[in-house]
Amino acid sequence: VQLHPSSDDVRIQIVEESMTVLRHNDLGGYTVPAHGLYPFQWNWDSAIVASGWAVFDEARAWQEIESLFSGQWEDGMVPSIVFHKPSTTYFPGPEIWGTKEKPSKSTGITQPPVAAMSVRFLYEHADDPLLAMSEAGKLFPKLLAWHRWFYKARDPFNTGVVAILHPWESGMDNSPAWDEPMRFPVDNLQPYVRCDLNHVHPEMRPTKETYDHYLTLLYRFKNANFYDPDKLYHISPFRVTDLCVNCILFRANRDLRWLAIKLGRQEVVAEIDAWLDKGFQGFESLWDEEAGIYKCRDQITGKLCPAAISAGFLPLFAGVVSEKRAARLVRTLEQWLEQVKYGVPSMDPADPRFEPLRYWRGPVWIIINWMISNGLKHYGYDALANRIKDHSIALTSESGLFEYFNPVTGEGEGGHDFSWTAAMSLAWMD
Ligand code: 9YW
Repeated sequence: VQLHPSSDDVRIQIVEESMTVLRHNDLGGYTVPAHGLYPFQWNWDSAIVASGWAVFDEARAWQEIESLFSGQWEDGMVPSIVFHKPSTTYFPGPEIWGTKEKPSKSTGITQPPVAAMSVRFLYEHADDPLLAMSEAGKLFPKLLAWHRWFYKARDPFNTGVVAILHPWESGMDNSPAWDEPMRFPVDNLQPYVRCDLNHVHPEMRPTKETYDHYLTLLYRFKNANFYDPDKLYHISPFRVTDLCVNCILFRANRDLRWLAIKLGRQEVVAEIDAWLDKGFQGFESLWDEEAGIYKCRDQITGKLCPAAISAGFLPLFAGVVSEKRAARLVRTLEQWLEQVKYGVPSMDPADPRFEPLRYWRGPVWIIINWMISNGLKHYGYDALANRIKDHSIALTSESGLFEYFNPVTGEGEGGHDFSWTAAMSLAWMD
């Protein structure tokens, strides 16, 4: 039976499936993105997943964020992966990262700081205001410490926008925006065996050359006194002003400010306002007028990264765009959408490098769709925002709760029973 994607029956089924996926991926207090492929706690995945849990188990939602922050470093950094329990199905695991704790409990790099947004979401949607007040109160100083870390460690010259030092930090691992900044020579690496290719077809995953670069960075950072942030910024051959991290950080700062006021922490508002003011100016230098989209910047060469990627629309989500630019971004987005069946592809489909199957070089990611759609709504483009939401509902209901989707055919790709896709079905596509 062919059911219309928006019919009630289909929605009820997706909601049930999404709850089943989160329960299935729950390892006791934290949720893995997908068994096998990603067997630990990933940072921005967990923050998004918390909003999914909030729909049917509020206490469990708070626990998700708490367990993520159990991995927070003394200097405030929240690592990209927390290794709560051992697993042999992912590379590079704790034995490769070898952070200072024995055994290593996390990676030595971070990921997009979604958590403050999620804490606000949980707080605003709380059925249990006392629990919300106490949890948000406990988490607030940790969130603040993480945001402070970003500015200290990743913007030491106070430009208002922060750097990523590894493609994994952006969350968009093999984005074409990194093609130029990743052209540094790789080191002599010990032979290694990737695990991802046991779970997913090589056509969908980053190439060996890309992995050699990932590992070169990892080992250099480890050799810098075990990921010492004061050293990393200066020694990394890869240093990029990434739109995904910066737009999320900006938006998360707005939510942190909101929380500060709710929680009676007015004394930090001026500090957050300074980040917002400076950050607002920082985005100016990332606008590409000719292309009609924001671009990442390679801090080593000073040049904009030529590829137009889906993160180029995220300044709408941050809320740093003028009305005129919003209109221009909408035109660019509409051009992209004309070329594919389902939006939003992770890069410009007209670019010869576009690959509808390969990870961040073409496929649609539901979490990015949510952010773009949310940003469009904010600027009054409701019809386009709803179109992206409808595409997202069609993709998940017709293909399943996959990691990402082929924008040309709509097929689900990568890992299946994927936590953040399930969470988005619960928290956004309801
Ligand atoms: C990796 C878990 C992670 C996401 C990243 C995504 C991918 C692979 O999967 O990373 O080896 O870390 O690119 O954004 O957090 O879903």
